[in-house]
Amino acid sequence: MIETKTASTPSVSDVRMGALFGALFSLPLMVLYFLGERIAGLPFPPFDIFDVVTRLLPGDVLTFGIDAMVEVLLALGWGATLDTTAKTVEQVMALALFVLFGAMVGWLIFAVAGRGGRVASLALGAVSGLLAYGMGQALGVTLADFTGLVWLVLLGAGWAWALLWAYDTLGAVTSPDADGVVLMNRRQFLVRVGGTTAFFTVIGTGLGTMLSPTVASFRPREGTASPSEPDAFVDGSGQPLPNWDDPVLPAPGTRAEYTPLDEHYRIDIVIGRLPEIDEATYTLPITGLVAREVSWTLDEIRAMPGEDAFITMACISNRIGGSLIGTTKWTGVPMQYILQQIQPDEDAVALRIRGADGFDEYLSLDLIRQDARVMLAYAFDDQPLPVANGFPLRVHIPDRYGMKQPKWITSIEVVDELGEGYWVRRGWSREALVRATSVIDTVAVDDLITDADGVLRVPIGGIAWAGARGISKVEVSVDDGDWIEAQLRSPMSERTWVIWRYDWAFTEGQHRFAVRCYEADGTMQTLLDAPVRPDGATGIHSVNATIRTPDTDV
Ligand SMILES: Nc1nc2c(c(=O)[nH]1)N[C@H]1C(S)=C(S)[C@@H](COP(=O)(O)O)O[C@H]1N2
Ligand SMILES: [Mo]
Repeated sequence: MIETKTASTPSVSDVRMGALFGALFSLPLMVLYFLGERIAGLPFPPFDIFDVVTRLLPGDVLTFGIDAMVEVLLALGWGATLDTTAKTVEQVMALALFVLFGAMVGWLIFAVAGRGGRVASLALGAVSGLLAYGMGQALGVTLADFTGLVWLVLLGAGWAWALLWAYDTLGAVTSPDADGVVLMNRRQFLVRVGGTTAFFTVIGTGLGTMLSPTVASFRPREGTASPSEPDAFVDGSGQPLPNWDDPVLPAPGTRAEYTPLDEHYRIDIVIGRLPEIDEATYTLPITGLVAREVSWTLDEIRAMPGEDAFITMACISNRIGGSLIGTTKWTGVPMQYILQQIQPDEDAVALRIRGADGFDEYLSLDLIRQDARVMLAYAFDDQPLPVANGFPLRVHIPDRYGMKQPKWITSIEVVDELGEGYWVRRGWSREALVRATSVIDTVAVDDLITDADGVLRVPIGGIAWAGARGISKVEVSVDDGDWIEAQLRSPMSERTWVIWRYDWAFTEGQHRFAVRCYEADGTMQTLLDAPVRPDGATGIHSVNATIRTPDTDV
């Protein structure tokens, strides 16, 4: 007997197939998005959707997830490139979430198709595209235009069409024909379609990757800043650093004292494309409780009295000894000057600063009035801010972690309360004051030196930093022995890290080296271990090193 499928009763397993095909077909869909992004700068919804979902979640869920992820990465030994690796994992999570949504919509489409709703199915696909567009738009992260909208809606409808095809074909091939022959079972069909889909996904991804611009790497340079290197004590344009003639030289293997611009760490909530702001049309509106609202162009801001400062900045989620810290020369306009121009009202309390990626933070007017160094910055290393680091404008506040200092500033509003910014709302520190920290970068076991008395020594070195509070002393302890004072290089400014060095009298074997520092006022760094969340990590950095007698005379 020949059974004909009735259009009105989709079985549970049909609908389940819808979820499978929905997930499967979301892969080539993402590839098409990807190609569109690469070729024509069209939106890439998976990252936007992930953005929206994580923002809708209570803050703790997000930070908990990120914390957990970072733990896993550290356990896997990816600590050195934590910022880039964390971003990659976030991206993978975003793609996985998109596949999950694909499964959900696929499930719906099969259910609707089973009830004969062919047009409704196509409409579902189109509406999904519209939603994806809307999410990006709502965040202001996807700066998509009408073309972007059409692209997403068309792809959504096309995707639904492919699902309808799968639904029909599945019905046809798995039902016996007039001679009672069944072409394939569901699994065979799924495997065949899956194979084809995988093939195109791989080819498309390869193509898209070939079209990708080379991604800058933020890997810290290893073993640089050795004093023998000609570029050891200059900035990016070859100008000598303020402390170039300091006689205390970094131990070989110490990180570069001045972070090369392309190696400055990067941390932000952007998952996909960076906000690209067009200088030609950009203006900075400052509105709200002011006598004079303004909307300055970048050229107008650059023409204001500016200042340079060598600045170390770190992320509050930098672990002890982590790589989310960097030093460069910042240029900008003192915020005090900006206040003079706009003249805040009596009841004005804070600036609410917004970034193009949806990030926001508050900056108290009192803080600006107390500290002339608070800066609206437009340059790093004598060049316009790199896109990754906040072009065209960002804020610097001495002594605070990066989370208080927005990049890609699109607007400033003068308001009557000091509200909570993006990360504060998610449970991180309100003040985000930098905690004093010291790090061992190198135990230069291959660069032993002989001192004036003929004693063989191992150069040990690294950095110490306490925001803008200065470092007065660094001490090293070997194998839990006494704390011995290290030599300090003068810092580039009171806001940068200090390079320290200690030449330890050589003894063979495995040793443990630990470091601690004191702030300028004599306060010792916190020795107790604290995690990065919520106030920034504290604790002692230590490393183990095995030291052998060199083969040849040193
Ligand atoms: N617009 C915007 N600004 C931002 C962020 C962000 O996500 N968006 N992240 C902040 C954080 S947490 C840090 S640590 C610094 C990092 O600056 P960098 O990427 O230039 O190193 O930017 C801050 N400013
Ligand atoms: Mo950060």
